[in-house]
Amino acid sequence: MHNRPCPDRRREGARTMFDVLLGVPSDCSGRFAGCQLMPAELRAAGVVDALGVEDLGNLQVAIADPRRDPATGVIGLKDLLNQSRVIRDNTQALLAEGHRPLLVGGDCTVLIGVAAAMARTHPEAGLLFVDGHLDCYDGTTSTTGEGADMELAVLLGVGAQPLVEFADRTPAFAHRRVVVLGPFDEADAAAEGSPDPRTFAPETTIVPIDELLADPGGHTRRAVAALDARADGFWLHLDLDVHSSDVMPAVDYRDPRGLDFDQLRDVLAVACASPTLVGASVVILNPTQAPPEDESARRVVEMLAAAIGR
Ligand SMILES: [Mn+2]
Repeated sequence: MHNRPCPDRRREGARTMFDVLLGVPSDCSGRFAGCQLMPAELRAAGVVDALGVEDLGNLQVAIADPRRDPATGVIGLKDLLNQSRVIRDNTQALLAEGHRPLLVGGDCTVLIGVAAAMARTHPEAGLLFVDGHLDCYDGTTSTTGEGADMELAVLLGVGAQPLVEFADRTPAFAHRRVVVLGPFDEADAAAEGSPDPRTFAPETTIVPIDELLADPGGHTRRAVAALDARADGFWLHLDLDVHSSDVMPAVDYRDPRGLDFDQLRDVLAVACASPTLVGASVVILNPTQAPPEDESARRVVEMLAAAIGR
């Protein structure tokens, strides 16, 4: 791997997988609807000790404007751009220092800042995007206006121009260097007029949930092999709503069509075992959407620890 100036940290990272944890309490509803609580939830569930990481605390980010920007249709656009700058600059610094960071969101909008950082420090890298949704709406077709409906399209060069142009280059990730695992909403998104990545980004690999369920580890091995062939390193992004809401109800948009904890652990174990993994983001745990006795946070921490072999 190039651009890893600190070999000692890299060795340490190989032993502990992720060496630093950075909380990113984003919630793109503009209403602080719950995902901003995720870093605190995972810390309370013991994530720092379970993963053996250094806790760098939280970034100061907030989308505090619930109105849709009149020009783009994106909620809190100015705040989202400011959030993306903070995430980009901090992630860029960690990557340049040779860390392998784990960012704990928050929601999928964290990727806009991450992608801009990766474009600077790992310009040939790819993205392994594990999500229950395609997240390829634009500001017009998204019924909510939330940036977390849109970020994958944005990274592939489609959508609200201020977001698309946020990275130093467009698209932020070359289409062939992106692999998508787990979407269950392709038909729904198409019916609602969402831009279709199979059309605008045909070189991007998409493995829908029905295929992924048949062989989670095998599909992930093929995904990592494809990224290793096409890219130099990759970022792993995990939206926990790829879980079936039957096993993890603490998400913003419940859907039973996803993975169980063991299946997702198998996906993550393969991705995290790859020496070409640059860093990861894990997002969408909304404790306000689950009953008080819900144990989603504890189960997520256990799954992450198992995935990295601790
Ligand atoms: Mn998502």
